[in-house]
Amino acid sequence: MFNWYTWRAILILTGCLLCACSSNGSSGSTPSGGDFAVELQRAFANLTFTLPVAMLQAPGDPTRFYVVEKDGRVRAFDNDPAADTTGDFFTDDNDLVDAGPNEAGLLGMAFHPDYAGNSTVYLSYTRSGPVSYVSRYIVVGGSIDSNSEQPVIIVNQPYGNHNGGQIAFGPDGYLYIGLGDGGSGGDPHEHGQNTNTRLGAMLRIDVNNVPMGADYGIPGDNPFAASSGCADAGCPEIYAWGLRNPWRWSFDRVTGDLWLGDVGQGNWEEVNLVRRGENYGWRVREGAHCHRPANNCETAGFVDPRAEYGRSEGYSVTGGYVYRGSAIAALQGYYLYGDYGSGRIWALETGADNAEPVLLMDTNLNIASFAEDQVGEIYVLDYSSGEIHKLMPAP
Ligand SMILES: [Ca+2]
Repeated sequence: MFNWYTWRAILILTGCLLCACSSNGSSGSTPSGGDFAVELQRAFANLTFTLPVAMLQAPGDPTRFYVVEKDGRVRAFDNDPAADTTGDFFTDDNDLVDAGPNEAGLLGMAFHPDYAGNSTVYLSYTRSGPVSYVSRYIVVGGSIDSNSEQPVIIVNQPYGNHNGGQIAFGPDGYLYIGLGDGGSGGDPHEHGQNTNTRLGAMLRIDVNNVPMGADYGIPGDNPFAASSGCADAGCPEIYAWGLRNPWRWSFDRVTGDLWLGDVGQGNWEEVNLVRRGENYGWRVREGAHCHRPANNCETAGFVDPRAEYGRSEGYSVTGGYVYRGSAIAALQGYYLYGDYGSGRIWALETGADNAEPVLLMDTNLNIASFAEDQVGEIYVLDYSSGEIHKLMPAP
């Protein structure tokens, strides 16, 4: 989310959305017909959150949910439709999180795969500067101990926007970190195509096998694993590059594929299937089109998106999940994603190379993020109202 052009529109849209939701109390979604009879229903109707940007469950524990709030908090609550209280799983009591005016703040969280054994959690946030931090914390007595913070990776941001910010462990056990191009507009420093910077890239690091004196290990098959550092033959942390602002992305729990929404500049929002060592084109390409130069740009070596859409359909893509739940059989294996601005939600068949996205519904939500529970059902986080909605079969 958070296109460079977005914020002018948000100032206008947010007020209207809040009015609409408070006046009728409905889920604010429009059921859609077609091949996929689905709708959004308000979930955890007694709970609202402040600028929610992520929701997840701890490995092996279906009894709780955790919602990341951009201002620097994580709220925990019972997986009970009637839940009416939240606890502070993390509170920004050390004031390190700089939520800033727009795209800064607490942006992501990941439980260590062995969380049950090591009580370890990772947070992704920005400090003033801005500077992107991914830090390791220990959970004590049911909440994250701020004093246990151990910075793992620190990346300076030249501008306040395009911080990426999501982190997640892949099926390979490595920690993936999505970083935007550094911000401003049009990638003025060409970070997307520069593999000597960690900006504009998906990073992958090993937090379990850490060499002496290092903060993390480098997976042996990272594209620049043999490089001695970013200034050498490329940043050893890079897994894939050519990304503008990989705000939200996820792993297909069946295939392990990494599906990602890359927020566009002025024209095209894209969905990418991200693979190791591949270049997704920014800023030479925006979607499957030339960006710089605007015509006759280089095309060799760039991987085009699996789906894209233009400004008539939205302006800031929010990547979701490949549906692997059981409630909506027809959606099995489809990648769900949406647009922060237009509220539309699409489904893309992942088993076919040239599948056309299907418009599932057109909502009035500001879709900051999707979430997936332990049984594969899908939730939508509305940034403006702070409400959580669940994707359900239409009656
Ligand atoms: Ca691209």
